[in-house]
Amino acid sequence: MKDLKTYAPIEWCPGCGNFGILSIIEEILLEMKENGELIENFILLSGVGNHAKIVDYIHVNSFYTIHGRAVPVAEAIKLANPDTKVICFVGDGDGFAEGLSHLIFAAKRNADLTILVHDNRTYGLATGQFTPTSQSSYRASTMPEGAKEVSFNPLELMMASGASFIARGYPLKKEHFKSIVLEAINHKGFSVVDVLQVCVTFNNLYEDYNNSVNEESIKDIGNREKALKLIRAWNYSETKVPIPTGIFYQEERKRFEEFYSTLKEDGAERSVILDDILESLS
Ligand SMILES: Cc1ncc(C[n+]2csc(CCOP(=O)(O)OP(=O)(O)O)c2C)c(N)n1
Ligand code: SF4
Repeated sequence: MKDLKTYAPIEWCPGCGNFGILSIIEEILLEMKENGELIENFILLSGVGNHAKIVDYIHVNSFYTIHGRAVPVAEAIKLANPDTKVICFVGDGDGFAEGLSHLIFAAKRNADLTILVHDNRTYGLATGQFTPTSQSSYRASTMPEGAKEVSFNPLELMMASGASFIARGYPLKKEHFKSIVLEAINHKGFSVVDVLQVCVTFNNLYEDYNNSVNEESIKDIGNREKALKLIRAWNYSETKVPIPTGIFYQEERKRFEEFYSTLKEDGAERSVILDDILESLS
């Protein structure tokens, strides 16, 4: 575990939900390393926000992009290096507002990325503005009288966009959350996990989630209708209603990178695009 730590001082507020995500990712990386995965094959990306600092705290190849842009950079990295495991940490402001179109098109292409959305339902680093998933009772600095618009359901949008793995998790349900993240990383294709990450300072929803989150163990996860029913069971505007968590949907579909790669003799994937670029430079 020591090898995965960095010298960067952790700057999150005490009690921030980001700590739970960090510790699960460290555990998963460590276990994968012990099982023979090369840690240098992992690439972590982030946008901008409090969530984004996570890449500073894990001693693994990483790329700190700009607000909303982790996904297109990740797509390029994966395309050029098909054998890597690429994980994006995005915020709800970052991924569901500023960078939303990237998320939609990466899902449509089935780019082989894992997207963990630190969905604290506020702009944390920018000190508490309204986001697309804020609850309607939220009094944000930009909406002091409460919401004037409805929240959208990001997972319904991901389903409509063609995501091949769709899940929601709550880090305080630790084992359940860990199993979801592990499956998302191992999924071959576009996986998105909406993580109920609590911002204790600007939108403290711990009490609500502790009373409302249900751990679903879903069978038949290739069934779109069943998945949509679960996804629509909570609309993000409401509080104090049951919130399903779990893997709602998973399917196998040709990945974006497969259109641009061939297999090497040792079975590893080779990027045709990168080869073309290298050839043109030689
Ligand atoms: C292109 C761009 N637009 C806006 C900002 C200002 N900005 C910095 S952080 C932030 C919001 C962060 O909220 P979120 O993405 O939800 O992440 P959190 O801090 O909650 O983890 C904004 C709007 C920026 N840095 N860059
Ligand atoms: S402001 Fe919120 S999201 Fe940011 S570190 Fe503090 S608790 Fe976490």
